[in-house]
Formats: sequence, C-alpha cells, structure tokens
Amino acid sequence: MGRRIVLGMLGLGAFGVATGAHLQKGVNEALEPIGDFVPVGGGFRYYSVVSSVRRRTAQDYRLKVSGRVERPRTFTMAELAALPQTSLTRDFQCVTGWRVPDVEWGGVALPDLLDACGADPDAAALTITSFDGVYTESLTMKQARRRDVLVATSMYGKPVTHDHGGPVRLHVTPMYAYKSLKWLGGIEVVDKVEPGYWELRGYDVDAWVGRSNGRADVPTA
Ligand SMILES: Nc1nc2c(c(=O)[nH]1)N[C@H]1C(S)=C(S)[C@@H](COP(=O)(O)O)O[C@H]1N2
Ligand SMILES: [Mo]
Repeated sequence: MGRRIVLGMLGLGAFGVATGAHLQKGVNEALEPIGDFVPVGGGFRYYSVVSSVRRRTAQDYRLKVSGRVERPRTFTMAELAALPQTSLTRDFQCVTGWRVPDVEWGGVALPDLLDACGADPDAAALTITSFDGVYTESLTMKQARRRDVLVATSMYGKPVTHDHGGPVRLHVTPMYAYKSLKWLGGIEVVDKVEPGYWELRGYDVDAWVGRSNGRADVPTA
C-alpha cells in the first residue's frame, strides 16, 4: 500500500478512527524507521531506539551526577523533589515535523541540579546518558545553565510515564526533542562535547528549534 493511500485513509472519519492507530503506525514505519513506535494520545509519538527498556519505579530510581563537580552525587526521587521545583509549558517539537503544543513539564531546572553538585562552571559540557543503555545526549555548559532546561519528573501535572521516559527525563525546551533524553540515568560534567546518539548519525549538536536542522540524507530522529 502506497504512502498516499495510507494517508488518504487516515482522513476517512469513523473508519479512520476505528483503525487510526494501526494506520498511523503504518505511516510512521514508512516515514520513520527507528526503534519502537507506539502511538499515544495527544499527538505524541513514543520513540525509543531500544526495543524494551527496563522500568524503574520512583522507589528504585537513581540519577548519578559525576565528572567535574565538587560533590558527585546520586539522587533519589525524594532528593530531586527536595530541590527547588520549576514548571514550564512549551511546545514539544520533533525534528521530523510533529509537534505537541503547550506541554506542561515540572521538575528541577538543570542549573539548580548542577549547583547542588557544585558543577565546575568552566567545564565545557555535559554528557547525558539514559538507563536504556544506548541513548546519549550532550549539552554545552552554557546551554545546560538555561532555566528552560529541565530534569523533568512531571508532565501535565502527573509523574512522567515510562513510555515518555519516566520516572525522570530531560526536557530541553528550546531545542528539538531528540535533545530531551528519556530514562535519564547519568549526567557527567566533561571537558568537551561528546555528540549524542542522533548527532553521531548526522543531526546538529546544537538543535535550536527554528534554525535550519533536519537533513534529507540522515535518519529521522
Ligand atoms: N532514551 C531515549 N530518549 C529519547 C529518544 C530515544 O529514542 N531514546 N528519542 C528522542 C526523540 S527523537 C524524540 S522526538 C523524543 C520523543 O519523546 P516521546 O517518546 O516522549 O514522545 O524523545 C527523544 N529522547
Ligand atoms: Mo524526534
């Protein structure tokens, strides 16, 4: 079945509604052959480059902060909740074009977390790792000190679900969503930018929404 036909069927009212999830999956597989894809409500797509990610509960969750910090620390959920809390509402934009308007996120602004550990302000960058064991991301120290970069523990006022990278994910509001690493496991303060998973596959390390990004010759992220 051609892509045009599938897209056409998506517009077919009740039929489209009844089978929408299935067809949407077909469309997405045709367009975006990465990892898992499970459509979820509200216009979000659920992305993971790892087919099955082990669940972590709020009880067994840990976030490790290491590298060029005065106080290397491992945070529990309770310890994250004890830090100053920040919330913000922003659009969530994947570089492939889908966008979810006005998503409400809550958690710890990354500069507050870095201050809690005494991160060296002269260090160049952060290397951020997922407990999925594969996905990584990077931020320059300057980007990491923005107050609209969140270590997010809530989404729409509820705990971040497993599918959306909970219990804790990154949310880099001014950048394309591939910077917003799911299942956050570690943050290391380092001397140089280590390009992340999609960046090693061709995407811009600086992923500001609205600037030229997303190229036809690289995989979709
Ligand atoms: N660990 C991990 N984080 C990830 C990804 C991923 O595959 N693995 N995909 C990224 C991409 S390309 C997007 S668009 C968003 C999707 O977030 P969502 O699954 O909550 O919609 O997560 C980003 N963070
Ligand atoms: Mo994405």
